[in-house]
Amino acid sequence: MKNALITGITGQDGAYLAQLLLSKGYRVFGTYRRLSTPNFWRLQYLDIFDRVTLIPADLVDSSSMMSAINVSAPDEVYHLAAQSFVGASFDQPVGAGEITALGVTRVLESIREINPAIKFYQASTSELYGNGNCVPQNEQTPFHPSSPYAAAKLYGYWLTTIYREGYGIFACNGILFNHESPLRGLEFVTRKISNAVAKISLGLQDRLLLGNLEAKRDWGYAPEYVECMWLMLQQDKPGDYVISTGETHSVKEFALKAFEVVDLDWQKYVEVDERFLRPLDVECLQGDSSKARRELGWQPSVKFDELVEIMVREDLSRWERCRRGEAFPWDAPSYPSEARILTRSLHV
Ligand code: NAP
Ligand code: F7E
Repeated sequence: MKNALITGITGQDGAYLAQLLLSKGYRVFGTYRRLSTPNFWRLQYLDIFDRVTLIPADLVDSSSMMSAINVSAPDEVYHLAAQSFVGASFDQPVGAGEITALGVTRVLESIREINPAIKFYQASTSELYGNGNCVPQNEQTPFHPSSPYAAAKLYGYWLTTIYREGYGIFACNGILFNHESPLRGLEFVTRKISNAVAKISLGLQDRLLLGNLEAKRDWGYAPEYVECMWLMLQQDKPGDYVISTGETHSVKEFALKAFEVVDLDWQKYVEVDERFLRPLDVECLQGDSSKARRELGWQPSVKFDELVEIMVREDLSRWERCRRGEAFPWDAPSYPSEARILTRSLHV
């Protein structure tokens, strides 16, 4: 039986990946941070909370990452933990460097010292491309990061390459384009929309405030994307892979489609609020994942319309069950309206 360590097991991808690895017979370990309120709802939602072993560790604390690797004795490390919200990286740019960039070095150094035979997956991102031309981006497209988050991820991308080339570690970058699901955090635009649409259709909310409606993204379905992480580490040689659907759609299209699912006209409810505009935004991302299709034998089956429908229907069902008094693990009831959060970019 193989051991896998997932940093960031409490996040969207961490939970789905844990579920996948358990189904493949792995012993799954995951790191979590001590928070004043525990955040295990995704693992509970997937009904795997009791099947994974949790290890307290924080990316800013090298010793905790080192002992996470020591006690789990992993064959494979999936490094997913990061401050992953691009908007927040403009509010906490130093944290982006500490956590999202230097965190990678802390994990890689631990692997190098403890057991360089451990295979390593780095959660790289389409944000590395930033504002280039809107052509399908692949492994050869130059990077042009456009946020503190993306700059931190660029550092992580190169550290992964350096440890592969310099120390012979089996280290892979998954350059994943946006991937979403009902387990997506509520601050990301897709889930913000699906949750608002569900509430509006049930009379629990009356409008939806958004920022840049013209931004275009290549949105896929998260449970399908975590499979690529595993596939990369099963190849004969380590490499870097773009993972995407190949389609691109605007935020406006996502909103239109989401309101359509509940037979409502998006224009009656959506307002643009400049507090949700970023100092710098990536205008268009569209991936070319031919290499992954060729070498990993992977291709996505859930495309845009189905993704929107899955997310809206799940949020609708949660709110309907909530109104009937059903209690279940779920994030939305305690999430504050973003318009009431005061940040550097969301100032009142
Ligand atoms: P997510 O839901 O935000 O999960 C992030 C995870 O990182 C959480 O478990 C979080 O713990 C943990 N974390 C944050 N700061 C930490 C710290 N200082 N020490 C230890 N753990 C910390 O993100 P995701 O969507 O699953 O994404 C997974 C990874 O893929 C991230 O690295 C992200 O940047 C990258 N990525 C995501 C996408 C996407 O579209 N989803 C695309 C490309 C790349 P808490 O639960 O305690 O906050
Ligand atoms: O924004 C625009 C926003 O925050 C998408 C992370 O997983 O994917 C994610 O990063 C677009 C941007 O995701 C609102 O300006 C408009 O253009 O959902 P998002 P992201 O920034 O693309 C990449 C691949 C990652 O690696 C990241 O970890 O939507 N937008 N109005 C809005 N965005 C938000 N959040 N909220 C709005 O109201």
